[in-house]
Amino acid sequence: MALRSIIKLPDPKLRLVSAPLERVDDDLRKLMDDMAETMYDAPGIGLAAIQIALPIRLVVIDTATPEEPKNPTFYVNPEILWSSDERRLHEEGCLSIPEYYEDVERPSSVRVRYIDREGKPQEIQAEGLLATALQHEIDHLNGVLFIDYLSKLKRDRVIKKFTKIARHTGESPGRL
Ligand code: K1U
Ligand code: ZN
Repeated sequence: MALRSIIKLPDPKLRLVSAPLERVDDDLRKLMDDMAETMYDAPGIGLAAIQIALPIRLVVIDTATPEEPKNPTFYVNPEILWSSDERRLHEEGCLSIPEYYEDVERPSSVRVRYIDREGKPQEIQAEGLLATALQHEIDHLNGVLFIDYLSKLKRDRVIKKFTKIARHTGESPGRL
């Protein structure tokens, strides 16, 4: 297993639409393990492959509390089939926008179809934090960030702040 670098705002790769995966094989399972290790190290409750600069439709999520055993779940090509009208508010963060948190309102429950770590098709009905995390991560696969749900004023402010940080740390976002 290996830790991967997490790309940060304003890296333009974060706006890419990731490509579907054709198969689940041992190489992909190795990447899944690297993603889980990177997520736990950050620490976070989710990670999309594009956050380690890979534009493929792969996500890991673990909403277990520190008292519970680790339970990473991998979602290949996840798709939201249904979202509830009922909504829930959650203070979201993003490993690509470190130490910035804002309330975001999203459907409180979603039905998601995906391929699991063994390559088997699955469907789940998720509620609460898992529903929020799934929507946040599936947004990443479509180049959408949680700051896109904030006012233009807040979004522009955070982009400006992270652009300035990237200039000072020499972390150039690179080219597509
Ligand atoms: O995708 C990401 O950037 C990861 C992100 C996922 C997420 C957080 C909150 C709501 C929806 C999705 C994070 O994990 S941010 C860090 C975080 O939430 C956390 C870190 C340590 C303990 C508990 C939570
Ligand atoms: Zn994120």
